Amino acid sequence: MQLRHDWSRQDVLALLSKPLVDLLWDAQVVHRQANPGYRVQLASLLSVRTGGCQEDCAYCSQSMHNPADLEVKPEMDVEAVLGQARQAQRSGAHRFCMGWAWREIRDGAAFDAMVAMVEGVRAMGMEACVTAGMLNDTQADRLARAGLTAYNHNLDTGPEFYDRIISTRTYEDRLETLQRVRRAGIGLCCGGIIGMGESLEDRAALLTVLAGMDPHPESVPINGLVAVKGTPLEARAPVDALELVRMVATARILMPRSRVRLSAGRQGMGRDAQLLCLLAGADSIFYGNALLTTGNPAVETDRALLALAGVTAA
Ligand code: SAM
Ligand code: DTB
Ligand code: SF4
Repeated sequence: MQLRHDWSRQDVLALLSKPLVDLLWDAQVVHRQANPGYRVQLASLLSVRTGGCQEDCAYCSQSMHNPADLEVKPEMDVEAVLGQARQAQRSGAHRFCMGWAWREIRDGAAFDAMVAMVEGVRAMGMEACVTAGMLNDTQADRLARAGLTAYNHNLDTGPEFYDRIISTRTYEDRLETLQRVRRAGIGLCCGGIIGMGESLEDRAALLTVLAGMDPHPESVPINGLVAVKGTPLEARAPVDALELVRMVATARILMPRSRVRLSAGRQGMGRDAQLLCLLAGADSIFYGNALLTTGNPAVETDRALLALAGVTAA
């Protein structure tokens, strides 16, 4: 299958706006070819450092600029994190993702602990992913040597809408970090959020930037906004699940070999819409009872969903 990196915004907007039956058909043709077994990767998420973040992301419960009601949680130590990783592995997770509510990584004890966590997760035979804000080249190299599979750093939305959501950093800052991660040889996990008040053009712009990367990000998380009380986006209406289906299908067509992860927002979706996302080419989900600070479907519910769909967890 020929991979393309030259999609124009018009191409992408045309895909996103196709009649749903046609879009689903196109996405399935690509997906069946790229992932014939409908294998779905299970990624578990753990918040190692929660809250108090200096950035002002309007969607985020963990920003110090947002008076959200957060459960105060001390930063977790290496043993506690690896204990959770073992438990995630026992419930069937393939990837263990760890989050830090930081603007950027700073050298010191907390970063040394992060490196030890990555080594520990890799030693268990699971994939390891970290999301912790910006980083420098030396830090990226150290994480690469520890065996880090992927670094998650989302672009969140299109460049024109970005400063309506975040003012403490720029789109360019985000792109620079992504380049550092790539240069160090770590896989990229990069996606976005819908339901923040952006237009279809903004969604197309985000997908165009992602699809223009060469290579494409290895994983592309598609999040539906979880409207958290106390954040500027608390009153946003829940995103229509079929909009997530469209984003997943379009991402699948643009980036045939990437993992498209149906991420935050599944708790508000029915089984039927999630099934449509699997059909449309979602081949990964967050798996486990919690995301970072909000809930996720129970492990048993997700097992039942995958069995119902007849797809393989792998
Ligand atoms: N501080 C780091 C950063 O921003 O890269 C890592 C953690 S941050 C919580 C990871 C990603 O989660 C964000 O980039 C955003 O895309 C997503 N996210 C955060 N809060 C969300 C929410 N309420 N609804 C949907 N997605 C959210
Ligand atoms: C991603 O794209 N989604 C995850 C992960 N990467 C780090 C985070 C979702 C967070 C949802 C809101 C919360 O639980 O705080
Ligand atoms: Fe901080 Fe990340 Fe939340 Fe933004 S999304 S406030 S950078 S934790």
